Amino acid sequence: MKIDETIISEAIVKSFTKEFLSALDVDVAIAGAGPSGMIAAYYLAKEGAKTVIFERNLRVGGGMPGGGMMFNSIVVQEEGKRILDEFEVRTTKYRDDYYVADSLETVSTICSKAIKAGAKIFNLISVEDVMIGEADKITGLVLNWSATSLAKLHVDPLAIRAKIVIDATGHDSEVCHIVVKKLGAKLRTKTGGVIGEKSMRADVGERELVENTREVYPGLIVAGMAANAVFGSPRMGAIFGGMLISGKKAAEVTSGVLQKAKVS
Ligand code: 48F
Repeated sequence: MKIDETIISEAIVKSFTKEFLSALDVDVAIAGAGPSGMIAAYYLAKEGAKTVIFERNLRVGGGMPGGGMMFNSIVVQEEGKRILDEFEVRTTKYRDDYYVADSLETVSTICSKAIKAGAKIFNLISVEDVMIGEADKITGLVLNWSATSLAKLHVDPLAIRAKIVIDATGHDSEVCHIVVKKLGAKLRTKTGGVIGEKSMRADVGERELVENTREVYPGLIVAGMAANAVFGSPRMGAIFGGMLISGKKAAEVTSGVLQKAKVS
């Protein structure tokens, strides 16, 4: 068979366009394909929510592939290990309540399972703003190719509609910062704004992360390190159990909000 280069081009452009058109109106739009965003996407897609992630980078995984200071292993505690077991990611017991996993096996497996569950991940696309409706409720995301900001090109964005948005952008909690800057300090935090993460204290950071994973503004849920940054809790370094648990909790909270909206 003679390969026709233009058929390859056509196949790529048509299939991408079909996927992007399908993403114009979703149940859940997630900013960031780090561990918490991809875990949330997996559980949401698994239960039938139309879920899409927009990731700024060429690759997925956020801070996970780099392990701790580029030693590409991660540590999880018992509860996090149970989630990795569910994903069939292999772990080795280091000592009681400390398990080690290969960071690349973890990222690639979570990514693969999220996509196979039905979530769509778009890489190379940045969330640059939110879309709002009545009473400034968040109704979607405003997107642009990451390359446009890198090249400092003045290009107008496109928007997609979503019933719920999850900010899983990590330490920078970018969606929450946008909301505070453009809509006023109305987050459900002590200050109404993004408090900012505290210095490293792993046990407190991991514990508070679960509590911090919640709806922080109508239609906006925070997950992962973004949740600790927004609520002023400590960072925790290369222990990732909390990120996995936070992703799962974000999916549960999101399902609850979606369910409530259906009933009312
Ligand atoms: O930073 P990241 O891995 O967030 P996470 O899921 O996990 C945090 C851990 O990796 C680590 C830690 C563990 O203890 O503290 O830091 O909370 O992934 C965030 C992803 O969001 C992308 C970014 O490229 C990364 O892949 N991202 C950030 N801002 C945007 C974005 C944006 N505006 N639009 C799209 N993607």
